[in-house]
Amino acid sequence: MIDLYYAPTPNGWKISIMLEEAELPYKVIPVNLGAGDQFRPEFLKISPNNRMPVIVDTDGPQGEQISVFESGAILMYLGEKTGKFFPQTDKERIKVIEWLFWQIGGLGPMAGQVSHFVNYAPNFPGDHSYSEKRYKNEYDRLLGVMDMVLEEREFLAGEYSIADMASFPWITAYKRYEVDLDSFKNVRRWFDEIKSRPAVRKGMDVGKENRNFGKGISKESLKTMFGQDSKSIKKEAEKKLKK
Ligand SMILES: N[C@@H](CCC(=O)N[C@@H](CS)C(=O)NCC(=O)O)C(=O)O
Repeated sequence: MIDLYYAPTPNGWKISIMLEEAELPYKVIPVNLGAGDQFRPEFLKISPNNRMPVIVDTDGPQGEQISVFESGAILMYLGEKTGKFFPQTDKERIKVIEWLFWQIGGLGPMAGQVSHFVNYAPNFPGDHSYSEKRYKNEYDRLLGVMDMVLEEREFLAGEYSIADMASFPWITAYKRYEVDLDSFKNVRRWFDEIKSRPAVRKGMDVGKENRNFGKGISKESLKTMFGQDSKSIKKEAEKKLKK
C-alpha cells in the first residue's frame, strides 16, 4: 500500500494521476498547507523541504518501507516500480528524464511564480508588474518550446509518459494565467488528449473538496504560506511539536 501525502495542487496532481494511471492502490493523507501541516515534525521527517507531495511505500525495495519526496523523484520511483510510463530501454528512458527535468526545473517553477503573481502578490503592497511580466514571458517561452517539440511527436518524449503527467497539471490554469492556448496549437492538441484520459480526470478529482487556493485564499493561509524563511520554519515546527 502507498500512502500519498497530498494537497490538490499541480504538484499533488502529478502523483494522483500517476497512481491512477498505473492502477496502484493508495491512501490519501491530506496535507492542509494553509493550516501549516507541512511544518509538522513528523511530516518534516519524510519531507525535509516542507513541501508535498510525498509517498510512503510499505512495499519498497527489498520489501522494506521507503518514503520519497520531490514529485519528479516520486514519478521515477513509481515508473520503475511498475514498469509503466517510464521506458526500460536507455535510449527512450533518457528522453523521458530530459523532459521530466525540464518540467521540474523550468515549467513548474515558472508557472508557480506566474500563479504567485496573479493570485497572491496583489495581497501584498508594492508594484509587482515587472515580476509578473518576467514570469509570464518565461511561461510563454516554455509553452513555445513545448509547441515546437509537439509538432514532431504526440507526447513530450515520444510515448505518453511520466514527463507528460508532470507537465499537464501546470497547463490546467492557463486561463487564469491569461494564456491563449489556441495560439499553441500542438500544446492545445496534447492538452485536450491528456485531459480526456479517465485516469487523469480521476487523479485531478482527488481531494477536490479541499481546493481552497488561488484568489480566494484566506488571510490566515496567506500568512502561513508566504514569507517563509529558515527561522520561521523552525519556529512553526516547534509550535506544531507543542500542539
Ligand atoms: N519541487 C517540489 C515542489 C513541491 C511544492 O512546491 N509543493 C507545494 C504545493 S504545489 C507545497 O507543498 N507548498 C507548501 C508551502 O509552500 O509551504 C516537487 O516537485 O515536489
